[in-house]
Amino acid sequence: MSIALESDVFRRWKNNPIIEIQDIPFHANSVFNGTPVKIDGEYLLLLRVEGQQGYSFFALARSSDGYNFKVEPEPVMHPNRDNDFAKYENHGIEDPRATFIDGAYYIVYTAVSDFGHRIALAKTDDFHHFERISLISAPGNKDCVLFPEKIGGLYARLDRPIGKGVGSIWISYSKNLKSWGRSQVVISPREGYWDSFRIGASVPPIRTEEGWLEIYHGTEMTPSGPIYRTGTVLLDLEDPSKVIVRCEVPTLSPREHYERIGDVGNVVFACGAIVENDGEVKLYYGGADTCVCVATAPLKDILDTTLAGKSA
Ligand code: BMA
Repeated sequence: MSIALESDVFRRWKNNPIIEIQDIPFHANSVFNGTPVKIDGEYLLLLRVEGQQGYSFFALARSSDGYNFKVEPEPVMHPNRDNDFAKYENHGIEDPRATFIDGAYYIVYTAVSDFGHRIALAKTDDFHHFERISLISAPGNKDCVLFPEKIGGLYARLDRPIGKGVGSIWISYSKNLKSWGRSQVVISPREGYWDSFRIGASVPPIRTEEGWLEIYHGTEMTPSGPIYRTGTVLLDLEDPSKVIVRCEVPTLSPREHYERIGDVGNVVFACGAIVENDGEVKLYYGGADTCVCVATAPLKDILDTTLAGKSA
């Protein structure tokens, strides 16, 4: 039975989930949190797969329509075991986010180790060979997204370092994608709201006429644990440390059983979106850390919902 879904701007695809554990052609515990790209009309989804050992790695799924995906027979990226990255990935690699910059795809992901979470950067042309470029944060930081173009001559990123127990979204800049600085806080959790407990960047920023659209995730803590939803914020095109307006209400909330029940219940968690030529946004997200889903919304509706929020 379907429940009332009209409260969210994003509409789920009728055949969600699009990828589940039985679609993975090798042994695994779960699949979730994929990042999409569209190359020559073909959709690729770089997926987080959690192995039965308990750590995560990446697999690739392909589709001609953005809805019906087939997962390739072998994983495409494993935690590093033999160079400088190895000791920072010994508990896995998680939550990839792809951005096309200057003719190549850059993947930022979470490197998990005995020391905690760090952000790592890799580059790929074909989503089969990944050149690790650098670890780009100290521990205690994740949820990184790269802007798709330089701003004021510098690469830019959003991320989520934890300070004083609070995770805010920050912006930093770089000349070479390896060394980052000029860090400033952009938005923080909001007391009394659906994003009062924790927030983090989710989708690489999308350039719109209204500003940079960031689709982020926010959580509210409840007696039975956090609820993960997605929301939006518009940032100034020339100076994205400046917030133009932040949504009042989430754009997608867990409602369906595949978002409510799973390894971690009450989670919708996006790692990327495709903006089609007609303005439709396809948001790819993990449901309950147990499956991969897609939901769509016209970009205009997402912007209208965001602009109805409070201006900074
Ligand atoms: C976040 C990340 C995501 C995960 C989410 C819900 O902190 O670890 O990979 O989907 O929690 O468990």
